[in-house]
Amino acid sequence: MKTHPVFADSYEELFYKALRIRLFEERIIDLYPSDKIQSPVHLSIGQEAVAVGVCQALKPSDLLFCTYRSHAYYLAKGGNMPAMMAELYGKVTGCGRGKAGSMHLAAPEVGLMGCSAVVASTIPHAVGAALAAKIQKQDRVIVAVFGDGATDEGVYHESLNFAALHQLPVIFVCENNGWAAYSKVSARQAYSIVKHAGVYGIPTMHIPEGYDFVKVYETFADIVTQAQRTRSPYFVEVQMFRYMEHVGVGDDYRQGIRSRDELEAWQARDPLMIRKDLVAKYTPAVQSEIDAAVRYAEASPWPGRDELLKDVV
Ligand SMILES: Cc1ncc(C[n+]2csc(CCOP(=O)(O)OP(=O)(O)O)c2C)c(N)n1
Repeated sequence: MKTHPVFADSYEELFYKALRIRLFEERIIDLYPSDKIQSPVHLSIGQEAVAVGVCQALKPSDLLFCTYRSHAYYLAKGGNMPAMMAELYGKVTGCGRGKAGSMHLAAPEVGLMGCSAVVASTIPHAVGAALAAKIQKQDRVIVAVFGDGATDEGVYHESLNFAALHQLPVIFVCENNGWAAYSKVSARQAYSIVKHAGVYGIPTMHIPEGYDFVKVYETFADIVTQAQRTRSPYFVEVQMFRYMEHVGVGDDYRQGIRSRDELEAWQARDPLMIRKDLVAKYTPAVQSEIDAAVRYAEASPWPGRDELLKDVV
């Protein structure tokens, strides 16, 4: 990995990118009681390392399809921060002109093709893009990101089968945080996600250390190289932990849904919690970038009536 000149080394570059996402989402938490953010929010605090590691291994021309929990991917893939904040405010300068909200972010100029509130619905879009890449002989790879809950859906299985059958250059990334809303993996699934994906003849990888952006980046960079060479699918399952509640800016520990012990065990390994020296070093620059994004969102106009049917087909 070539280190950006403003960072001491590649570790600090990845750390900065993860910190930028965490502080952005913590700002959402601060702003939320004001009702200025009009959209429901699914925060990825605790899961940033996976988005950072995956996106670091991709080029802008590689395409990404994600879920409603994708603030981290939008920022890690290079999406414009003020346009994202304006989108959360519902303003016309937002990346979806105020119509998309937090759950439907897109930044096609940097390869983030779309996110959706409908679980598993962007997986076939990624497979379709991979089919187009194959037919048009493009050298890009396509990445589909989804949660463990998406593997409960029929379209997930149809997508894996189609990608394997037609040997398409798509990398499936399953973010396994152990929960689909308030339902545990162990209460829903009789299968191991990664072993089951292998049944389609797709090579698989399991990464238990979803808190470790270096491990995710290095592993994923090898997978991208392999997918580019073979022009065939690959499947990665990453173990991770969502710190906040499923949707909203609170947590779900008091309700007894998840245990604080589990949270604390992940936090004890989380570089953003441990490396207080680097947090102190990079926080001022990140906070001023976020301040500017908030000012932009607040100063931006609302969409007019003329926007209602624009871009709607
Ligand atoms: C097709 C469909 N079924 C059900 C829902 C309701 N729903 C919203 S989020 C969610 C949980 C999905 O969990 P997972 O895919 O593991 O992602 P995570 O929220 O953990 O990131 C469900 C079932 C939905 N949005 N779409």
